[in-house]
Amino acid sequence: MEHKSGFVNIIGKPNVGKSTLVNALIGQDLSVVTPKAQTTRHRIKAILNHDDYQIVFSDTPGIMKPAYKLHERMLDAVEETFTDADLVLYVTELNDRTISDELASKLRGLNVPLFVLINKVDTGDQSAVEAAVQHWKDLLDPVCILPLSALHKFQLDVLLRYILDVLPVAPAYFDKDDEVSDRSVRFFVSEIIRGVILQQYQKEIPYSVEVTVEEYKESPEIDRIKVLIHCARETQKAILLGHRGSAIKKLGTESRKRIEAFIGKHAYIELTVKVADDWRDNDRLLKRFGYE
Ligand SMILES: Nc1nc2c(ncn2[C@@H]2O[C@H](COP(=O)(O)OP(=O)(O)OP(=O)(O)O)[C@@H](O)[C@H]2O)c(=O)[nH]1
Ligand SMILES: [Mg+2]
Repeated sequence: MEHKSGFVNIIGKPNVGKSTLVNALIGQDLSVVTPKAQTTRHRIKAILNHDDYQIVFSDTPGIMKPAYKLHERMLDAVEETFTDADLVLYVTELNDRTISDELASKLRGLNVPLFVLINKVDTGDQSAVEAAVQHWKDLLDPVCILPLSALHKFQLDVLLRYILDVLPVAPAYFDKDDEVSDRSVRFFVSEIIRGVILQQYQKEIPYSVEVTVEEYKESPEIDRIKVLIHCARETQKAILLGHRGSAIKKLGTESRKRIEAFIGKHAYIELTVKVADDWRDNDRLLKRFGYE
């Protein structure tokens, strides 16, 4: 068999299960998944290696109406993925049939193949699935429509086969031995902490917070990591810390557990909360936080 390689870019609205799908396909929890919308903020490449192929998946932020400059940067990251793909996977969820005219016409106008994936089929019955398939077929006319469940790993083997059918014959783009992502350990550490924040705090807090790793000292036994948690206002800092620091302590404990599982050794994590006034609309800070 000839070797196939290519870039498969995954787009869709917030919360439809894009990151769940990427993680399930590569068999590793790289991308943060939570029940809250707008979990993913950056484009993340996740690489699936096999003797006969290499697929470079890109997980992306959900497409929504921007309320802050932060969202505009997130959408820029989605925009890139329309143009540098060999294949685009548009992910929807079974019970949502809405799409903006602008996005629909962009998807119809792609010059690479488009698959529409109807995720979360476990949430409805056969007739709902059939109706959704017909709807997306009429609207977007993709080369393939596949109902599946990322959470229950249902139909993912079929998806993989269809992807390989359309990928070009090409050598691997990334070293197969040691690369599963284009992102650094530091990036994943900050994402893991943001994931715990999304779970542990309510309302606007997770959306007002950015996490940066300021120092990462590796040693064979233990990694020592200094982390800044940036929030948009003074009142949020108090909530992040909690009564006598109880909330931040809980955040630290849970983050450490997950980071240790990720790096495969002990970790010492120092969390500091800092107010970065309205960082979501501050070009300089957005740049520092990696939104180019
Ligand atoms: N019932 C069901 N839930 C699912 C399925 N796939 C994902 N989910 C859930 O949907 C929620 C959102 O999943 P994510 O993978 O974070 O969604 P996303 O599209 O990456 O979201 P953003 O990063 O915010 O754009 C989580 O609670 C998942 O567990 C599925 O097949 N069935
Ligand atoms: Mg996501």
